[in-house]
Amino acid sequence: MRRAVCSGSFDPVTNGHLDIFGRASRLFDEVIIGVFINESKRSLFSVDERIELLTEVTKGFGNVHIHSFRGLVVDFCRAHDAGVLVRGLRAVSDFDYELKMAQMNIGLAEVETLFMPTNPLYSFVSSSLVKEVAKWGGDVSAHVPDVVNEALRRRLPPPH
Ligand code: COD
Repeated sequence: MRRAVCSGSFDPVTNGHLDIFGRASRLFDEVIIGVFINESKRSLFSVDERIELLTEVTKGFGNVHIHSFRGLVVDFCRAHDAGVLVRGLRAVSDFDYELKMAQMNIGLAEVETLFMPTNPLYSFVSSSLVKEVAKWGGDVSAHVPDVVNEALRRRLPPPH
């Protein structure tokens, strides 16, 4: 079985992430989404909330499963018997860091990294930008699934 991992913070999941999941789910028999638990970083949504949103937006794919993880992403890949890590690339600035991570990961555990270029529609979309815009009452409905837009509105009511 060809199994791949898509790892990230997904705080929250955006249409850019979703596009990568959909494309990966057509290339692999099974895709495991790994939600990284980073205790040193304050997140807007808890890990459970992020998993709930991810579950809702990926339910149509059929071969996508979601788990959280601590520690190294290569250990998460090994634990799920996945030899490929899929990473989305938005710009050259992403590539700089991603290349180093991919080279480290192949040395650590022979996990291959597959870089997937972003759909140009989403090349400027990131979870942090979406949160920043939503915090000030801006409309992010074109950049996130509806269920995420609603969750953002509840968590970040528009400023008065
Ligand atoms: N279009 C396409 N792809 C996108 C878009 C978009 N608009 N936005 C994000 N992506 C891609 C990212 O490039 C990434 O591939 C993935 O979606 C997840 O993105 P984020 O922003 O949610 O998460 P990241 O990239 O901040 O998460 C990084 C991890 C925490 C997963 C990473 O640091 C990790 O795996 N850490 C575990 C510890 C570890 O193993 N460290 C050593 C690595 S050598």
